[in-house]
Amino acid sequence: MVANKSVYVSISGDFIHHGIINIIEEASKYGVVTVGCLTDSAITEFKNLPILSFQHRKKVLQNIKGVSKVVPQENWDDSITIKLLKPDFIVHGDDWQEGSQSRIRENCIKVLNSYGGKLIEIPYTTDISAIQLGRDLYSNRASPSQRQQLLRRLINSKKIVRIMEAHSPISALISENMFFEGEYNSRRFDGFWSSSLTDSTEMGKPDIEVLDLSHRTKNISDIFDVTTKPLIIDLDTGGIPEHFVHSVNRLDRLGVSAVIIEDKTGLKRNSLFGNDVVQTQAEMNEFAEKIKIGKAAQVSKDFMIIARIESLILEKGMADACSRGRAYINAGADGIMIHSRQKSPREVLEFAKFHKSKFPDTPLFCVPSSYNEITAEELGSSGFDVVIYANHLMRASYKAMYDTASGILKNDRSLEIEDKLISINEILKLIPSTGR
Ligand code: SPV
Ligand code: MG
Repeated sequence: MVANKSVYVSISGDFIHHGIINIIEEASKYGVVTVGCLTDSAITEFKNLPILSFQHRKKVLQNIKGVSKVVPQENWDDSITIKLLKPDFIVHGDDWQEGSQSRIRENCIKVLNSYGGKLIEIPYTTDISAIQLGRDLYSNRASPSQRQQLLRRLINSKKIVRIMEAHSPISALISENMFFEGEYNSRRFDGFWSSSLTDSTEMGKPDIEVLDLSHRTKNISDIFDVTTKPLIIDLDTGGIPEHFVHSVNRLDRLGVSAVIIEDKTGLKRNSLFGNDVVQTQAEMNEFAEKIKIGKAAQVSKDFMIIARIESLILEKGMADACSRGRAYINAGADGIMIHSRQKSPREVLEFAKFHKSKFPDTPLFCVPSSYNEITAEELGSSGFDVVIYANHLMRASYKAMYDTASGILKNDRSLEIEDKLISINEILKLIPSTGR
């Protein structure tokens, strides 16, 4: 080891395998090794949340032979930390020469060149796959308590958490695996929304709290059978407080991460009707009391009860929405969802500004079904923590099924619509079988 030279190695540290030990061994030949341990938010810029918390990963890394110091690496792009630390060397596996990581490699080389640092690349260890290890470990996340905790961790580590509606296991599987990789970042859905509208529509029923909790939880349990991401349930008004207590208990035990209840009373109608139909907002203190009773009933510490404010939907004004937000938070709500059916996000952005100035630590949720021009990223920059795409997969599948059924009748055969369908070959292989 060269005592007066510094070496930097960036590691997430979720799985320590011999490939990582090889890198550290190699790095220590060049000088004193500092490991940059990627924080949860750095990792989620590009990948799923790690299994272990930052503190646990840091502790493991600190105890590896050859590691002198561990510092947090706050960004996925190593070059930002390198610019600050200016190590004599950085050591990295050569697997970043191609693909999306090559841009980060170029950034690092630029920074190293600016002060005379050097990049050492060592051959990637091929007989271990961190990705496969990750998949195996990820399947363990499907246990109720592990899955449940993920939502809070995601909110704490991501600028915006993206939640997609799932009305069936297959619709959930699409979002479980969907991934977009851009030049500078990547995106994925972080969890699921069990929507009262799409669960009811799936059953050919109106969205008026007509499905019972057994039906809703059976659907969620089927979704949980084949996925690992956290789920938020839309529980309409939550029912009377005495019933809500039992619902909280049941959902909490199932491993649901959060329940959202809306401050309406009487016959619940879908919010997107607004005042086009008769809808009654609950009395503020009564609804706050329901939240309080629900919070007292939960067993796990991670379960969240989110209060949904309908003042803007029912045209009761911003002041009413803001005072309800305060009352519900004081009653113990773990987060606030503000709903709107305007084409413009103006009113929800105004609410977000107020909310974040008064309650910066209480997560804020939104459902941009009507104000659909604003991006999740922009909502995140405006104070929202969670964005819910509340009905999109149901709307997509209904249209596709409708067009297919009418196309077959029109042409009296399926030839004409075949190119709009997944092929027989693909559907046979879509769900791999572990049997013979
Ligand atoms: C749902 O998805 O059922 C919701 C959101 O409650 S909304 O339909 O916009 O009211
Ligand atoms: Mg609903």
